[in-house]
Amino acid sequence: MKINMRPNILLTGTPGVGKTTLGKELAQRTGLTYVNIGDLAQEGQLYDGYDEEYQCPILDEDKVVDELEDQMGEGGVIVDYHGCDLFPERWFHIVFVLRTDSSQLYTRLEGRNYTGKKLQDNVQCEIFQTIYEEAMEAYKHEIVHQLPSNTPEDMEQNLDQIVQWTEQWIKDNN
Ligand code: DAT
Repeated sequence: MKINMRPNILLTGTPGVGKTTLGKELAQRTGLTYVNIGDLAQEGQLYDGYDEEYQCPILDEDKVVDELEDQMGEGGVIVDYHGCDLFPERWFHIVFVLRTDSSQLYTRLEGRNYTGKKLQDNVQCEIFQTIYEEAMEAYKHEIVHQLPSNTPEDMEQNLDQIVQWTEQWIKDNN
């Protein structure tokens, strides 16, 4: 039996923009596998030291890439991470950068108990479109797409668009 080729999708953007919510729902609708890099690193202890300023472990990027290499080669993976230049460019068929208005993001991150410098730095990261620029440097421009993620309606529209894109990709590549 021949198994259909399926695309790998990167969901990226500042913490709080909605990657996890979108990614899990997308996995349900498409049958693709959702992978949260933060969770993967925690489960496998894929760390290299501790960041005292942000009070969090530092990701061991090489270990993360090694851990995922085989699965990415098979295809059909949705990757969720607030960074994008640590992954090999060849992994992804499309990259979505979720974007949220700063006031909205501030409220969401406060709700997640972010305070002080961590809260400010993350909101600034969104204002300066840091992750979008990182994505534009790391991937071909034509596969990088920004998606507004302010309201539940945005979320629905994004889901519909990505589901459609995925179905079309599978048709075109099999
Ligand atoms: P991320 O994985 O990017 O850190 P999340 O999926 O955990 O973000 O979402 C953070 C919070 O924002 C969560 O309470 C759900 C909410 N949220 C996400 N996307 C949204 C949207 N488009 N409209 C309204 N709320 C949203």
